[in-house]
Amino acid sequence: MSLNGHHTQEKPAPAIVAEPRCDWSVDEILAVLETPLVELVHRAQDVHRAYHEEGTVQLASLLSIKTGACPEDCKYCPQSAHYAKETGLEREILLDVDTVLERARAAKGAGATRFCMGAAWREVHDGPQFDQVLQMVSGVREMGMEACVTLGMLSQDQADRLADAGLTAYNHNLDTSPEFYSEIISTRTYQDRIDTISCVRKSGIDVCCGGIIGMGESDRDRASMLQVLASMDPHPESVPINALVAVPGTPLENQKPVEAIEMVRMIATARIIMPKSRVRLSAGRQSLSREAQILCLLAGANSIFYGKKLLTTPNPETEQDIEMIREAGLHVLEADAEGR
Ligand code: SAM
Ligand code: DTB
Ligand code: SF4
Repeated sequence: MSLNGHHTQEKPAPAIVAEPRCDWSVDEILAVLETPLVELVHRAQDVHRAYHEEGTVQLASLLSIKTGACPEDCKYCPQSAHYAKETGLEREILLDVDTVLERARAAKGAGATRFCMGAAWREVHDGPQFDQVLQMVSGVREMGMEACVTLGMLSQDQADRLADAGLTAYNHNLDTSPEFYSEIISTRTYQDRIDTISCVRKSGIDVCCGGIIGMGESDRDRASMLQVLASMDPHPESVPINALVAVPGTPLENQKPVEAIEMVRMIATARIIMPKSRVRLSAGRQSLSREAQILCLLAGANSIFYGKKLLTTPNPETEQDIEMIREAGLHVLEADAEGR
């Protein structure tokens, strides 16, 4: 009742949402990961609704701006020069700025609000190629889209230049746990990854950091990778969870496919421990049924890679994805008033 005697619509009390914790232990996270499924998804849903009331899914379009011939030996990656003979992947030079911006415009036309550009580089080198990437970033931003790049290791100065060009986020994955890392990659260290992520954070660019499951790691490795992510303060703004795409010719070609429920568990756990982050259901959707993907959205994923190709491997058709989001009763995240 208001002072003048009229009934007024009571505003619902705002949900109490605690600040995210950065002190999760591996054991605690493992216990979450191994929670009985119904309980786990229920908990993830509660967290998801408390922190992301809107029920939207962000569509992030991905383009390989420089394909193949990478000097690193990441055992999962079709773009490593170490396995080029076996994979047969053709190397390509850096795409030109106009071609990339044309692709970004098409992605925007198809409904994407984020445009991610990936280069098969070990690290960024200053020079004309990096200058072109900076132009790509500012061009995408001028279109009113979020821009994300993944270019390998970088220095503080390079991160600052990307920030000046308007970059929204930098993707640099941990890929797996510190304990399992050397089974997968020998040409760089875990600390190299962490150092690059620190440069990105210091420059003010959002951090996009996640990993891959299905490479032969244990549940504890999965929990351990999530622990490193959740110990970042603040948490990465986006967390891509990839299921290995076992590409013929790579050392991991014979890995058995990740079970759908394992992906659901990983996503639900990421959602619970990093409540504010955008959790992206990333590579590997081609081997998940529509229902399995909907379960991932139900378990707290609120972004997908959108467009019929990831970097070098296939991804679902755009119409199929729009239909899936509609079927799940969710909405595509639209560009905001400033054009994002
Ligand atoms: N070269 C840069 C780097 O490694 O940081 C950027 C490009 S790299 C292709 C980006 C990420 O893609 C990797 O860190 C990895 O997480 C993911 N990725 C690559 N190959 C994959 C595969 N076969 N399956 C799933 N994810 C993969
Ligand atoms: C991420 O976590 N996954 C994307 C993006 N960041 C760059 C890459 C997935 C690559 C899958 C294998 C391929 O298409 O080459
Ligand atoms: Fe190179 Fe990145 Fe592939 Fe590793 S994951 S081989 S660094 S492109």
